[in-house]
Amino acid sequence: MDINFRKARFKALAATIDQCPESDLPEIVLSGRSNVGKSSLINALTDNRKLARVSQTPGKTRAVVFFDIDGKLLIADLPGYGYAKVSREKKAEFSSLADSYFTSGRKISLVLHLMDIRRDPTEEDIAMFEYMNTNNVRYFVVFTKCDKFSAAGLRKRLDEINKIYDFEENADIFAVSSDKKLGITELQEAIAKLLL
Ligand SMILES: Nc1nc2c(ncn2[C@@H]2O[C@H](COP(=O)(O)OP(=O)(O)O)[C@@H](O)[C@H]2O)c(=O)[nH]1
Ligand SMILES: [Mg+2]
Repeated sequence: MDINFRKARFKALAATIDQCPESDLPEIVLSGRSNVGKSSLINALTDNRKLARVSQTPGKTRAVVFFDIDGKLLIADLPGYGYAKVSREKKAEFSSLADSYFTSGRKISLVLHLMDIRRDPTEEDIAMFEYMNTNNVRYFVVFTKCDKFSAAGLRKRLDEINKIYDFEENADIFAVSSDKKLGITELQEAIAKLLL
């Protein structure tokens, strides 16, 4: 499918599952801890610095935010998890929204699960992989903030990651930098190919 990622617009903000827009379009979901770079990735994919709000304060997003891409797909930006600075109650509220999103019966074409390339996986990351593997959810693993490494450092870290995660041989793994626009075209192409 030819997708013009630049033709992107804000579609809806849903604080509860009932507020999520009805749509027949394929839906791509961004998941990952707060501050991992979800909003920045949306901006990089759409080449629009202002589309998704980039936050310096983890845990601020309390809603699922939907973007329409070229009238051909929806991107859902889930509330992240792992917020150091919010209350236990807020944490529960955010994660139950994310949970109910996955169990609501929405047709999810693809999850982009983001992890900071410098960090090791959290319990939530592992739980998310288990969930997706068990429920046959199609996902791409996206390592963010790759600009934090030199080219040699990045290769070394990717080798380490292969040992830590024990990914399937055919796993879809991407290393990106939204800041430096590294790996973004590859990710766009893989998304378009999947939705063909
Ligand atoms: N160096 C670097 N910083 C990034 C990158 N992507 C996001 N960030 C920074 O990480 C922080 C969190 O980004 P944001 O997109 O708001 O994360 P979100 O909470 O997952 O939506 C911000 O300070 C961003 O500027 C990247 O590719 N490289
Ligand atoms: Mg965000």
